[in-house]
Amino acid sequence: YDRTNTLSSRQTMVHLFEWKWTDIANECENFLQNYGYGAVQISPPMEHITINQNNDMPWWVRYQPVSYKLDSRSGTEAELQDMINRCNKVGVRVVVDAVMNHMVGVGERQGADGVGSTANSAFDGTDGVETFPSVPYAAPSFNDQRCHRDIQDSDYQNSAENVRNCRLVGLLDLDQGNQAVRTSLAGYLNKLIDMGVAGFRFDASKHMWPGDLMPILNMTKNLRSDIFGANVRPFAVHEVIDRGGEAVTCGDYLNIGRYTNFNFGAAVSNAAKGYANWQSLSHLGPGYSYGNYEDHDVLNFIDNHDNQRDDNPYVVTYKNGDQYRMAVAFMLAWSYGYPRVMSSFYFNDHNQGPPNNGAGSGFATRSPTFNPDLTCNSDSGWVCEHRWPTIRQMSLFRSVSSGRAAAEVVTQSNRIAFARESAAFFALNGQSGDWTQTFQTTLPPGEYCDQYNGALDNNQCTSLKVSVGFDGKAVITIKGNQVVAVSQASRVDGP
Ligand code: AAO
Repeated sequence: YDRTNTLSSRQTMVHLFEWKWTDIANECENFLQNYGYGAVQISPPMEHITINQNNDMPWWVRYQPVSYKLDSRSGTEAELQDMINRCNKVGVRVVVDAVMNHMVGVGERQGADGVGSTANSAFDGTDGVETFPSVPYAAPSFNDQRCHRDIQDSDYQNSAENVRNCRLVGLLDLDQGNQAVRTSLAGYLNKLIDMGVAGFRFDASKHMWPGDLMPILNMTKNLRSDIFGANVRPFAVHEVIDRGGEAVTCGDYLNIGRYTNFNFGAAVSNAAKGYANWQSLSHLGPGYSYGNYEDHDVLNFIDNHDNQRDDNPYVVTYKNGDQYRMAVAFMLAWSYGYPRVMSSFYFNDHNQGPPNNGAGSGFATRSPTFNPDLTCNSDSGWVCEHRWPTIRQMSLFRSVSSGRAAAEVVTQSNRIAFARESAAFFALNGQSGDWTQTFQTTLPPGEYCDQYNGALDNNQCTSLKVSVGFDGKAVITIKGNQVVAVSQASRVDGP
């Protein structure tokens, strides 16, 4: 389940958090396919609760399933199908955020206190009642006999049983050991597979038993052969937050797909913030520090939709500007794992929902709008980190580097440079003074445009041009706190 199922020339996943299906379809066609993005992680597509909280609808309603009808804040089933078709047609795969651990919060009930559901299914999450007729689930579908309370903070250190059997922040905890529950969940996944998705991000896998996840995964069909070829299994990445010291570990999930490696973003963010030396990242990979497993085990990212909302995030986010740009660029340049780029909307408050048209419209999500330079117009409320000039160029850099190991690694204090064998070269200077040196780029002779502060445009460089000699060497100056990145994707006169 660890194969990404992307085209080999497209190596980066983007999380289009809270985007509508119609907007994602356009994004695949108009942008993603041209910038090396191989897959898009979408917000949960199943029916979920609706609420009005302080005249807004929080983003997290998407994580409270009411049924597996494909009707959500992002759109209808028909719109979802159209988006999957159009993205696949241009070689961009769809990865679904699948919420299998739980249903709604205890006490949530259709019609109570302005709580509704996106496809109008009835449900009653009253403690002990717990009915979801549209699935159907009833009280025995849940884990109450094993644990009838919330997970406590201390459980995370002490009890894998409690982490997996009790309720995560009050969310009614499904019993994946129950055969009928397994059948419902596998049915949901299979419906999406029939529609043409490439795989799943499993929400809260930490809170489900690997021994239950495996049989559910094994009940899934192969992917559509007309899109993916014969006998291809779905991609799976398990959301397991494990930075060490907990009862549930990411190691528990290694043979059922990849896991979300929160240790990667932490390490790169520390360097970007100046708390660690960039030089130390020359060892970032399997065994670098706790939780950094083999290449095929990890999904790497700088920030995600949860930790970007922390009070004082331990990772850098779009709010850190240049530090963030550098962190994401390093992730995409460095040869480790399957990288995921976060694409956000602007927020001040943790709960704030995506840009929307207000209560009168049922808080209908607004579409992004675009500037002439292809970035998103901030007035539309969308950050679109994936469209930032540096990040989109580095996604192209990643694509041409695929399968090439890091080579010719050069380190100095707070500086790191490396090639991706005959495909690309990257140099990061974390000191304040210039760094000038002759580097072995491993690239074929020619002229290459810097992709960090510019691009190849109409066969010319919009910023720095690097000349590589017949010996693969180039003299390059990297200014203080800057990067130079060149690749086969930025070669003047083509490859
Ligand atoms: C909402 C309301 C709640 C209400 C509930 C039910 O906010 O007040 O009780 O409804 O009515 C999202 C929101 C929730 C929201 C929920 C449902 O974040 O606020 O609840 O939708 O609408 C744990 C889980 C992890 C989970 C994370 C948020 O292990 O799976 O909490 N992430 C996913 C999604 C997330 C979603 C859900 C799951 C639920 O990505 O968006 O929730 O579907 C430690 C533990 C982690 C634990 C965190 C937070 O991590 O290790 O397992 O994550 O604490 O409790 C450092 C530390 C590390 C710590 C980490 C936290 O790294 O080293 O130990 O910081 O960032």
